Amino acid sequence: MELARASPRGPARPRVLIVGAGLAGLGAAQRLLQGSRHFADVRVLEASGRAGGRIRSGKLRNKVVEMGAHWIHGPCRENPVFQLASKYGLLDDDALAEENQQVEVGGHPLGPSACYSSSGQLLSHDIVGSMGVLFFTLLEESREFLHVAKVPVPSVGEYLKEAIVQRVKEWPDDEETKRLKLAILNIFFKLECCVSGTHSLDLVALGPFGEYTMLPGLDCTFPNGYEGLTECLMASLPKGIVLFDKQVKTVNWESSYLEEAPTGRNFSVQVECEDGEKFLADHVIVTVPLGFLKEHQESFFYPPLPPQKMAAIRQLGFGTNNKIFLEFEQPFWKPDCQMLEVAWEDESPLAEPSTDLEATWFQKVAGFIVLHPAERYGHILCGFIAGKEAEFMETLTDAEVLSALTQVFRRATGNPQLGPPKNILRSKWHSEPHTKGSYSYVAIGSSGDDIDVLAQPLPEDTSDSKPPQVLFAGEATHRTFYSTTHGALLSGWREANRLIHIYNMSESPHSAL
Ligand code: 6YU
Repeated sequence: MELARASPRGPARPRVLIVGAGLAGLGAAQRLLQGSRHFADVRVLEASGRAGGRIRSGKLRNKVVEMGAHWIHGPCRENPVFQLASKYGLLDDDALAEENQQVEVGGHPLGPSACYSSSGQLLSHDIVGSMGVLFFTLLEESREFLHVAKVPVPSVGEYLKEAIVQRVKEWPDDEETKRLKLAILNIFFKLECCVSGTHSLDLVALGPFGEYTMLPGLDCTFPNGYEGLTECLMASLPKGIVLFDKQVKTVNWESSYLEEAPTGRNFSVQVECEDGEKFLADHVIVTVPLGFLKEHQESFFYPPLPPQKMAAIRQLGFGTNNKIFLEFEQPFWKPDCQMLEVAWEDESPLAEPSTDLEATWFQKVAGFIVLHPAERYGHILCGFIAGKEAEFMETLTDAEVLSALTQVFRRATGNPQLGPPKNILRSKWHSEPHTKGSYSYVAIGSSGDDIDVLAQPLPEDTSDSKPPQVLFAGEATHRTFYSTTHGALLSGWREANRLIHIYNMSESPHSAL
């Protein structure tokens, strides 16, 4: 194999370690190995026993369900996850249809839904629809403060609530109807908490909210599981380059480590694993989730991260969104129904939420999606729950969750005989030691600049032409697509391209180096 010349910016055959085998890590590995002849010495260290990270397909008996990422958000030409999934033949005809890719919907509009009140009434589509229109109109407005010098209030939640207070004054309804409308509006607050992966919209910063970018295309799923994508990526990599059960404990950088080998040379990075094994590298791409970094940033890097990066890790938000899959013998919903919701009549977005998690955690379930088609899934509902209640739910047993949700369905449908689900499967993302939550958001007190600071490679000072030693990828490092799989993949490609560019530049005859 032809080796590249050594250059002032790096060795002839740079050694790269990637920490984490999620989409960012696997994407970076594939890009380095296939995108440049300089990179043949690449290894991925993965803490768990599997690849995919927050892409994880599970089985509810014999049905494939998604414990993590669910949809390709904005499946269109610009979406690299959609492109890869199409290339690997993982999508069905509907998802691939040209019309689907052009739809500008800003998400996945669900078809018919059934919304119940907590006193057992099926609510009219008119009242639920009108509250949906109001909520999403205000939410759209809250994206318009991106380049505004002074925001009226710090958070999306406060903005929405202030606007709702004004609207309520104009409602001609009696007090009871007003209360019901507010209870319905609260469902949309909970749904948006799931979308943003936060406990409360009061924690989501208003100014940067509009920076998250939605791609066109009708959100689609993987008929045989999202994990097919990581399997294809794994199959495209040389065997044995991903090492499992290798939890990295410390990334030592800014040093010089002599390799103990006959042809040993010096490396500036040494990665130490929990099992004591040490790996030397010229460059390490860290793709661990922000939740993991929040918990371990003090000990994970030596020398410690610069203060600005530490602050970005502290300030950016990382919350929990969990899923609860429930399989029923028989559906109690109509065949075309896509979503079930409950409006809790004692709740309002304008009132303080209950802090008695044990008594009310299940009221935070934002809604239950009906998995379609029934021929594939049978009768499965997928409940979404975010925030502290989602974290509390993780501490309960399956039987406790199943019993609480059975009571919810009985109360909402007004049918005390309604049969309980026959199976349950749920995610516990907050308890996952290598993730510690679901995904990132821009929290009050932070901004998109913090995302860029997090993504900045180290050392910061490149004045003496030092190549980057520690690079950062992962969904939380993508300024406009954070919290998504395409954000994760693009971030991995970004860091791989950064290294490729440096090595390509250094051998270019026109290089200024
Ligand atoms: C999407 C979707 N989706 C639901 C739920 C979750 C997520 N996402 P990884 O964590 O994958 O990999 C890191 C690896 O590092 C991992 O394997 C670790 O084990 C390993 N590691 C950690 N520590 C280590 C150590 N010390 N040593 C070695 N290894 C270590 N995205 O596109 N569509 O439907 C959903 C959803 C329940 C949990 C999602 C969705 C998020 C993606 O799953 C996630 O971003 C990527 O998989 C992350 O890949 P990665 O490689 O970065 O990390 C305005 C505004 C609003 C903003 N939000 C709107 C978007 C809505 C987001 N979507 C929502 C919803 C669902 C349902």
